[in-house]
Amino acid sequence: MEMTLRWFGSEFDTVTLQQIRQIPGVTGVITSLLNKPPGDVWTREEIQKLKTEVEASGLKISGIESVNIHDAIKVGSSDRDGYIDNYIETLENLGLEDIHLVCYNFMPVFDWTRTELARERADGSTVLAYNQEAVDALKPEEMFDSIAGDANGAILPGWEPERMAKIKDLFAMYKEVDEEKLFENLKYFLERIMPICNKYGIKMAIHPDDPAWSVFGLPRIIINKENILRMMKMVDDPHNGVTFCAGSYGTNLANDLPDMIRSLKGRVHFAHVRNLKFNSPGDFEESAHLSADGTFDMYEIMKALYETGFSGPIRPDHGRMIWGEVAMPGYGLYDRALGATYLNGLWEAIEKGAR
Ligand code: DNO
Repeated sequence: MEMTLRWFGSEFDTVTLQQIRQIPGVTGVITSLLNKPPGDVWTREEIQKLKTEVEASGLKISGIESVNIHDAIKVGSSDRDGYIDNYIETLENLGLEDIHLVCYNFMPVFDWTRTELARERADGSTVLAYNQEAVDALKPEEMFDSIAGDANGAILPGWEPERMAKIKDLFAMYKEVDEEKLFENLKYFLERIMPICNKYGIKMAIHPDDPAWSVFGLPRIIINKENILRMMKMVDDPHNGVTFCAGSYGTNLANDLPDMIRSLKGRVHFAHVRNLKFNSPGDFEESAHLSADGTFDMYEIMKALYETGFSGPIRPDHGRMIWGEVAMPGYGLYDRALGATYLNGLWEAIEKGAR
């Protein structure tokens, strides 16, 4: 495996490449052209510029998170082919620039969803949190305003204001789309992009829906073992793979995370590893990475990755806000650096123990 950190680009991130470079064992970043609207082509020049900047710091681009999918593709509207053509062009440009991992999601309307961006914990740290009752009390269009307040000035990925301004139109677009239709549209998209992925060795890594159930009545399909295995079989090509996000699949306590990793052997191209602390099945907060601070056994998760021969990038995921840092919620430097170090420690112990 390769230890990485997500980096949003110098224009948007409070964390610098130089800081990331000083975290022991972190050799690459997972990055993106954050201001590119879904559907636009990423040009070679833009990708080159990003790559040059990252490489000048001594790091490499280990993958892209995300090249977002235009809603026309998810809904399957008549103009989807043009957007898929653009996506293919972006993939080709990434391939030509020697980038071989793309994380994306197929979530309707909302990307990840939280109800609090800064829930205070007993030690004074703050974390992202989710409470189902709070969601049930909201209209979808209130969701964005209810959480936007405490983002520390950052634009949260997936919650871009231009997009959220159109939320009612977005809901209308998905009116006729149920889970089966979403599977069908995902299949159509994957079948069209697989030839270019094969040509350039690009691994597509779908991110699960977070939380792993339907919100506001929208269909959500990348939520459990059954559905993800269905997707792997539906387009049975090794380039059709998974971002195994422990924190997202883990929102549903019925998901057995190590078992899911084992059943996805060979198809996990990217891993997000973090922990959650549950107060009840519908109320959880993002804890420190350490097993003892949350609900998941991080050792078992890392062991399953190790034993299935996982060789892709891994990144600590959302961290707590600690030590007075002001940053994008979940994406500060300090707690993610602690997370990377802890995960590296687990990996070293598992690896040496296996000899
Ligand atoms: C949130 C992230 C998601 C993720 C996308 C992948 O912090 O985990 O926004 O990057 O769903 O496409």
